[in-house]
Amino acid sequence: MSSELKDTSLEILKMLKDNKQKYVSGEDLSNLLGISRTAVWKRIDALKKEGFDIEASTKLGYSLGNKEDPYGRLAVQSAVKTSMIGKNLSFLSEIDSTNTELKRMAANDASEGTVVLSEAQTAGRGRRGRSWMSDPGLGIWMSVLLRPLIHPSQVQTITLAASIAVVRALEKHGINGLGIKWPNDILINGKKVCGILTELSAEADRTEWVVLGIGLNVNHQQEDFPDDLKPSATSLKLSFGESGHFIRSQIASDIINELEDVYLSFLQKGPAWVVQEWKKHNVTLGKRVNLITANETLQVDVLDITKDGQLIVKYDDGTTGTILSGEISLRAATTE
Ligand code: BTX
Repeated sequence: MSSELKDTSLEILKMLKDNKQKYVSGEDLSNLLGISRTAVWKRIDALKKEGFDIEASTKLGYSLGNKEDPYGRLAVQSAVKTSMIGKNLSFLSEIDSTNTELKRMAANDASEGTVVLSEAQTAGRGRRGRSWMSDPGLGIWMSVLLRPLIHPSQVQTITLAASIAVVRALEKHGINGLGIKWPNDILINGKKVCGILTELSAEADRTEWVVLGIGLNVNHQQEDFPDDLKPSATSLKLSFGESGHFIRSQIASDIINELEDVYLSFLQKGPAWVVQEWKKHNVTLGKRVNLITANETLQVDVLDITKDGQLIVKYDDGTTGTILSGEISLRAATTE
């Protein structure tokens, strides 16, 4: 499919989604898109072949049915309602890592808001060289490129912002028991359902780009996790029970929509606002946790978080300190 054909198809899908349960006439679509009615029909035919549930009536026109959209670029992008994030969106069937791919694109001047999604990652990455399990059919593996005019020390706040966006999107889908473990693990009843990996390129006082990688477990059953992850990992489906049915394209587009909202609020209102929102969902503050540094593991009390997203902790000798993301690993007793 050419990109021209694809973008016209996107406009058609958006129109059909905006008029759910109704018919949109071929004539209206042809006028709106500036293409012939035969061209409209050809696009519709291609969409049906891709798996979209479109009913065609010679008298009434076209209508989108209730069958689940096939997970892919058009399904996600047609439900994105943003002005920037996701306007440019690539959907791949397989890639080493969507973060790695988007970093390559960022180096080639990809625009702010570019999103890369993949059905599977062969080398999905976590923090500090850890790997992220990203099998096909099971989750949302997504990266978002941002180019904020901020000091590199503020980038951690963007990670917090991303976790707020994911929590907001999941709440919309009826998920309960959500919590954010500092800095960026999203838990359901204490088990990890989502991880966020933030990577950046910066000069001393200027951020060039930030790539936000979001990995969300959606359809996993218990047997889909390797034994070492079974005690600590969960998915939306597992946490919701048998009746849970989650449409990845809808969740991905909701995350994108919420992310733009939270990101623009951060740029407008500043980091203090993000921290205030983050605190509403956190499961770390006020807890006694194990703090794992390169040399030792200590028990500390978590007091608060700074506006740059650093954790303020109290050591057993009564002194306090701030913990930077990236320097330490934090294990709350409830999770790992
Ligand atoms: P993290 O370092 O906090 O978590 C990695 C650890 O989490 C692993 O060592 C393992 O114990 C556990 N783990 C691995 N896979 C899963 C999983 N699917 N569910 C639950 N636990 C798991 C978290 O790093 C950041 C992960 C970001 C993933 C996204 S996906 C899109 C983007 N591309 C990419 O390569 N990474 C990001």
